Amino acid sequence: MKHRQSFESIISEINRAETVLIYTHVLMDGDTLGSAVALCKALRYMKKTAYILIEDAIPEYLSFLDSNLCTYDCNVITELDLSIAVDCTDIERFEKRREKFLQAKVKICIDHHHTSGYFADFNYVDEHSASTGELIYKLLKLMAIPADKQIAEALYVAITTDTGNFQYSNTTAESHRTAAELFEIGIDLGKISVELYQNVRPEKLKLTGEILKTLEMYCDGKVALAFVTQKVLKETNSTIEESEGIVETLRSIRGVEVSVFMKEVSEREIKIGMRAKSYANVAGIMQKFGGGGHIKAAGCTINATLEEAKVLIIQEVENYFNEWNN
Ligand SMILES: [Mn+2]
Repeated sequence: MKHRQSFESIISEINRAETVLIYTHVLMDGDTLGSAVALCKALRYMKKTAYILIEDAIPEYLSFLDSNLCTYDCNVITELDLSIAVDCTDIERFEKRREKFLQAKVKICIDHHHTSGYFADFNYVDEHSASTGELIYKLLKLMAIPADKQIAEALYVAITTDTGNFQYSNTTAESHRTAAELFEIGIDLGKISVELYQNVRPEKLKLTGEILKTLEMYCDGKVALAFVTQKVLKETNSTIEESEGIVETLRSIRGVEVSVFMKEVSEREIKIGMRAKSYANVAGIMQKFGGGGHIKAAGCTINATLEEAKVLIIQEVENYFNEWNN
């Protein structure tokens, strides 16, 4: 049964442990790494042996957060008391480290996804929180661990990235309150803003330009669609990950309610991301293709050619708006 454990029980497990590994999810984002860095530093203040165990590379724009906290080495700790997963909905989110996670005497999960699987011994899941970073901040406060500059910056990164820099509808008063307290501790906002938001590879910008050339509008301008092909990735010398964020750019067009971005992963594997602006439920649309997600942000994979997948998606979106109008 899904039942959120209290921070008190989690704190007593942390106090008892001497060795701790923290787990981020794959395709690391600012929230998972920021939360992990803050927690790891706090645990080291408590004189514990603590590391962040990772399996994929730290994205360039987040690399400033780490300072000898992250390791790929599963054997960095052999007698493991505690495993803590942050921002992970499921154990599959850190597949290669699963065995190590399970080796610990006690397993904890701190997360904010409503789809969280409650896979640990102690699960603190608050789906109303905009970021896991806010939950870590609350935890550190309860443990009476003063946040230093590095902890404050890591948590600020977690919050600003998961709220789309305080734009997304998940943003709460608590997000702003936490950010304000982190400000008071002292963060270098200029540095963080440059690292996160003014740090684009020219190749990525060229890729964005090529992708925007594919822009098509449907449903009287309520739907914007664009796609990326393997060919264009090669031509612009960029990676598929660098097309991240385009679906939000498409949503930003005036009058657009639903944005669709299609990625040609391979010839017959098309990944689709969809966003809604105000009222549409894109999770519902994506469910028809076996996908899912949140009401305003969802996705699916279609095994067909790009052209075939496009026809299917446009049809479904048109149906959705026709039903909406009736
Ligand atoms: Mn998150």
